[in-house]
Parts: sequence; C-alpha cells; structure tokens
Amino acid sequence: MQAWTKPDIPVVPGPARRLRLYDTASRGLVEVPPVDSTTARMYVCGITPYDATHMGHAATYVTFDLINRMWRDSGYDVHYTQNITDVDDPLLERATATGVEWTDLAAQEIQLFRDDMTALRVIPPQHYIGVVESIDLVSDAVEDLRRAGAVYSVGGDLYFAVKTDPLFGGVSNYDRETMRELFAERGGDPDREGKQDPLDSLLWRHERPGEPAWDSELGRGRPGWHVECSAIALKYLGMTFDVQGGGTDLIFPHHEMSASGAQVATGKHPFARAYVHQAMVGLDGEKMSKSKGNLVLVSKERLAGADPMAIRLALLTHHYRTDWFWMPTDLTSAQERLDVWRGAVGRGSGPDGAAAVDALRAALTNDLDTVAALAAVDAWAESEGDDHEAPALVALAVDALLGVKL
Ligand code: 5CA
Ligand code: ZN
Repeated sequence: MQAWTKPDIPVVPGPARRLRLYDTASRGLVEVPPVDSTTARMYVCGITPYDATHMGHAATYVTFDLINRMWRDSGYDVHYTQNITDVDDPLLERATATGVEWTDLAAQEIQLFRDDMTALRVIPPQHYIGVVESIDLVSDAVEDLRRAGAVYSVGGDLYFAVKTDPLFGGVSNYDRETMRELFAERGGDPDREGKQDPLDSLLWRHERPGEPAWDSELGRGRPGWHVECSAIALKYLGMTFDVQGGGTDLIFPHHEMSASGAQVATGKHPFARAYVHQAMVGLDGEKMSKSKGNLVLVSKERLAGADPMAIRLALLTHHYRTDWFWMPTDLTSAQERLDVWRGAVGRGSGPDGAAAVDALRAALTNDLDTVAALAAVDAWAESEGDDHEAPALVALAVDALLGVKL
C-alpha cells in the first residue's frame, strides 16, 4: 500500500543524545536500539480504516514520529513498518450499518488518514501494509504456528493456544482475571465453547455467508487480528526489532498475542526490545473511540481552518504516558504558542541557540518529555539575546525534532 508524502527533515548541528523509552514489558526505561546497532526498527499498529483520524490516533502517530525523529537525529537508519487493518469485524459492521461497500469505506478512510498524516508532518513508514494484500503472508504465519503445535480448530475456526508460550503474559504483566476482562472487551471471545483456554485467540475465521473470504491452505476464510501484526512485523522487520508501538488499549490482548505468536512460531524471544504505549486521549470524560462516536477529527479541524502545526503542537502539550481529554481551548492555546515561536524565530537574534537545541534534545530523549521540550522552546522564545544564528537554528531544530514547521 502506498504511504504518504515524506516531509523534509533537516539535519540539526550539535551532538545528539541517546533515546530512553519506557518499556511496558520490563516496566522501566530502556535504551533502544542497542549501542552497537546502526539501524533502528519500529512497528506501529496502524488504523482500522473507519472514523479516522481522531485526536487519539493522531497523538499515537505523532508520538512514534518523535521516536523516528530522535533516532534519525542520532544517525540511525530507521526501518519503520505500519499495518492497516483493512478487513476486520468493526470495519465490516460499520460498512453494513451505513450501506457502503467495506472496500470503499476502507479506501476512503485510508486516504483521509494519509492526508492528515501529511498535514501533521508525520514521517511515513517505508512499509505501509494492508491485511488484504497480506493474506498469503498471514496464512503462512498460521501454518508456522501449526507446525509449532500451537493451533487447534473450533468449528473450522483456527485458534492460537496460549499455553504453548511459556512467556505469555510478559508484555502486559496483567493477571489472568484482568486479561480475561480485557479480552472480552477488546474483540476476544473468552466464553466460546470448545476452546482449550478462554484466552486462546482467533487466527483464522472460516468463511461465513456475506463476509469477505480468501482461499488458502487453511480453508476459505479471513485472518484474525493479532496474527496479522506479528506476520507483517516478522516479514518487514524480523524478530527482535526495537519498538512495538500503539496505544495503551493495545497492550492486551493485541500486543501480548502478537508477541506470543511470533515467539512460538520462531522459537525466539523477545518479539520487540521495547513495547511503547501512548496513553488514551478522551473527550468529555470518556476514551475517544470510534465505537462511542465521541470524536474530534483532524480533518474536520483542518477544514475549519486550524493550522495543522497548531494541532500537532496541541498534541505535544501532553506527555505521551498521561491520559488526557481533548478541549477546544487546546487548539487556541497551541495557536498562541505557535505565534509566539514564529515571532521569536523571525527576530534578528536571540538567546544561545545551541543551548536551546541541547535542552530540546535532552527533554525528548528522556522518554519523549514533550512538556519539558516545549518549555525549553518557550524559555528561549521569551528571552532576549545576541546570538544572531539562534533564530534559524532553533527553527531548524523545532522542525527536525518536534516536527513543527515554524
Ligand atoms: N488496527 C488496530 C491496530 S492493529 C487498531 O487499533 N486500530 S485503531 O484505528 O483502533 O487505532 C489506531 C491506533 O490509534 C492504535 O495504535 C490505537 O492504540 C490508537 N488509539 C485508538 N484510540 C486512541 C485514543 N483514544 N487515544 C490514543 N490512541 C488511540
Ligand atoms: Zn496491530
């Protein structure tokens, strides 16, 4: 699948710093990639294409864009892969409910997402991969699991037996009761009769009348959700890549199951060196979600005249590990800040530019502390100084590191 237009990414002078990120699995800060590596590999779970792109989605992709930018600043060759869940129950249900062909709905929403990502200056992945174009890949991945003795059938649907992974649970660290609750809430079927373990997850759903299906060695059907991401990540990044990313709503079951499937299929561990999660963005006291319909869409705000750089700045105002609620005033405050910054980089001189850039790098490499990063730029913009090169240097760094074009 074609991704979107790549923004210019200027090179910033001065020494880079090593990125540390909070890893959900080890519950601590980790440095990725390892010191001796020249490449950095990241997989971020992409959209299910309907009701895209709301501010929660945007916050997620901007967060992982910062990781991409910090790695590039350190000179790493970044390999970035993102999927599109372009066939799955919620998409099919929405298409049926609105009387639109599911393929048309997906195509239209993917294009909207591309336009939003371009406007927000998010660096595109090199591999932007839909499930529909990966049917053989996913069915091969299920075959690998079958060879590893991890697959059984319930009425023709194929399931992954979680007991085959002794490390199952190591991504989320949740207890069984929590897992079971979340599994039921997030697309799982703990109560289906015939399953060996309530937590076993669907790998391949055999054809049902009126549902899309593809021929495969597994029988006519379509992929389950979790195996899609492990199959795509393994093919385009390989085992033990650096960052597996998405929102905290994906910790369980999605990231636990994808990691587990890959571990059982390859006999190796871990799937990713760090599991990084964006906290939830909400609206009016609830998580912003397609199923609840409480959405603020990037495209609507853009159409209403919002500067995409103000939207990006509004998202960066919150640390990625803190849940927050979108407020219309977020956008007005971000626009005010943007105006101040633009005024400051338009001056003939300012305070020490190299020091401001180092403060920006120090904040962002410290687990993406955007709150401190924005404060560093504010402090520079609010003071006077006689460094004539500072305005251009700060504008360059804000563009390259924060992705905000002034
Ligand atoms: N297609 C799957 C991942 S394979 C999926 O979760 N799609 S999604 O469209 O529901 O979400 C896309 C991305 O945005 C995911 O990484 C998800 O964790 C994140 N996300 C969804 N809602 C929010 C929210 N309210 N706040 C922050 N991130 C969110
Ligand atoms: Zn995923």
